[in-house]
Amino acid sequence: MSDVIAALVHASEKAAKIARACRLEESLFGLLIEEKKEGEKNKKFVTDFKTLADVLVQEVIKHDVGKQLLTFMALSTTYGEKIHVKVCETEQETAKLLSKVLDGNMEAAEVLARSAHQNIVIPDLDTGKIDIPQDRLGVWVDPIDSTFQYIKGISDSKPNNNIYSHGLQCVTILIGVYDLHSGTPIMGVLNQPFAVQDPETQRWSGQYYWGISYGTTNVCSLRPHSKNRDVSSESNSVPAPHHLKKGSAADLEEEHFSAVLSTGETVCVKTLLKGACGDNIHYAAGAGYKSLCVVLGFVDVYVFSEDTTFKWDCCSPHAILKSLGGGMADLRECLRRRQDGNLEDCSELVYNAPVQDAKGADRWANKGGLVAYRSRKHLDAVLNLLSGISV
Ligand code: 2IP
Ligand code: CA
Ligand code: CA
Repeated sequence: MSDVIAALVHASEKAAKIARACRLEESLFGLLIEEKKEGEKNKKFVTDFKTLADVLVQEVIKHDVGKQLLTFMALSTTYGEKIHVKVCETEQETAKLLSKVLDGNMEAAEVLARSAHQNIVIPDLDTGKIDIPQDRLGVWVDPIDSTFQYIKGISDSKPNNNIYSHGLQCVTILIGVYDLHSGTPIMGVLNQPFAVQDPETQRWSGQYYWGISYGTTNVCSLRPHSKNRDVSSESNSVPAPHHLKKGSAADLEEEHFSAVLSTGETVCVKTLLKGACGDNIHYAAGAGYKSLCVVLGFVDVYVFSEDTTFKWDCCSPHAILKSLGGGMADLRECLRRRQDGNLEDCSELVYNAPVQDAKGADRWANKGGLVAYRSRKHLDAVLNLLSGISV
């Protein structure tokens, strides 16, 4: 499986380059924004955009990963007729095609085509031998999560306890692989294309994280448990991945917990969590970024009680969290089970079942909300706290 995860990391790195290239040039960026079709609109934002960058990144991932793993490509979104973008056999052909979308702007088209065809060298991930039948695998991709922050492009936001509430740091590229039969997440790559900005050149560099959780094998690019630490030494070219046995996550002896929430969270949930976490409550943009804050141990949980996250937002971080001994639970389903007296079983998000009677993107919404966690103890603390909310 090391070739599969390597292909995913490679694709995410290329995608990150494209995302950075598109942002670099303001005039080019203006050209790249197109408004979403009515049916695809994320309920939360009146003006939600899809960008050419979004489409191109998705096409690059499809092209590159599909080459190796043709059997399991099943992408999250299908884009409308408005934008015809495809990665062709040669850079020249791709540039020609892109220039049509870019109103004949050949210079911009060439820059983008170059990033789409660039070969990137990634270090050996050393995952060890894991046999996963490839015909069981499905993929969820969010080519750019936190589109709103990507378009706004704020570069000078300051972190609070390592967490950026807004800004380009909240943009992520999410590639998750799941078991088509059981719906459980198996591997994830989470790329943060705008992680660090060089104060002199103003150029951004990114970071990526990955994890595999299959059967009793858990391996990831991060250490199992740590809090509020400097992550720069743990991403990208990590010296050696950490292999975990299932259920071996350290048991934290903590009564209090910290949480990251969406600004769009309900007043009721915000108030309850504020009561429990006090100052250890944070707000941040991006479902992928908030999950990353849990992955990195900046907070213990990410709680969201609404239904505006989707399978492509969660599959990748869920796989990484699982490889660290945590997970992503369906909040409402867990609360329902508790109300029925079942305190043991928690219901994890699954990725193969659409929401009954829903249409368009809403078919793949996480209807019951979610709790992303690294330790079961923290999930239980959240469920106890929210046990009174209506489900
Ligand atoms: C969005 C994006 C938003 C998030 C929303 C996602 O994805 O991550 O930031 O809302 O749930 O669906 P919030 O920031 O309030 O958590 P996209 O940018 O891909 O539409
Ligand atoms: Ca998203
Ligand atoms: Ca997106």
